[in-house]
Amino acid sequence: MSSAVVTEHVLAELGTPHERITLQLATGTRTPEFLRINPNGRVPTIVHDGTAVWEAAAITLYLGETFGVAQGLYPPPGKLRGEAMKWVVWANATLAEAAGRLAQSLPAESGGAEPGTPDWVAPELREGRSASVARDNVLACLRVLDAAVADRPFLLGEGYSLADTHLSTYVAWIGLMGVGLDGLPHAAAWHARCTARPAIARLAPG
Ligand SMILES: N[C@@H](CCC(=O)N[C@@H](CS)C(=O)NCC(=O)O)C(=O)O
Repeated sequence: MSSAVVTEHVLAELGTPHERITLQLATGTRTPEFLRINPNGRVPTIVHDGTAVWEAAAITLYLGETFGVAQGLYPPPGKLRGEAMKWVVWANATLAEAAGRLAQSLPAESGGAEPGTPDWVAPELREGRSASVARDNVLACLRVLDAAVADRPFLLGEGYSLADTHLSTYVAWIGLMGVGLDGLPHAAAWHARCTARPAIARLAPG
């Protein structure tokens, strides 16, 4: 589970043909070849027609505009487009920001880092108040989500969109860190609808 899964899910929904290159975190992301494409040394990164796009939110917005509108998976410019952008950017700038702080407070075996990779945060920085603040911040976000889908099956209304794909992938990651959707029935039902999508269910481990 890395941020690249978000893009993997978006591409699965779109069915857009692509070549998928898997990198080992912390080594494959540091090669000169990769750093030329993404100087941040991070995944996800896509290259489309010679142009590199990095940042998971930017990639979802780009793929949505480029391939999603024709398929009804991303709104054309207008108000619904604004709503889609709101949720995608919020997923990264607000929810994943808090979830990242939570991840830094957890040891690797609790979802704080990829299994098998070294812990990326010194033990003395883990736990303590920062963990509980991060957890509270994540829960506040999940309550926002719960309210948003209380009267609609998907974020933008009746129709599923790539905003749902994007956000639900982060919610799944947060679940792996032990912050689930208990007591948030609307968000839980929404998440179940998102993960039941055939393109996403096919990618589920096991
Ligand atoms: N804000 C970036 C974060 C990307 C990111 O942190 N990716 C991590 C994996 S989850 C990474 O590539 N780490 C590479 C490394 O640490 O070597 C995004 O949303 O795309």
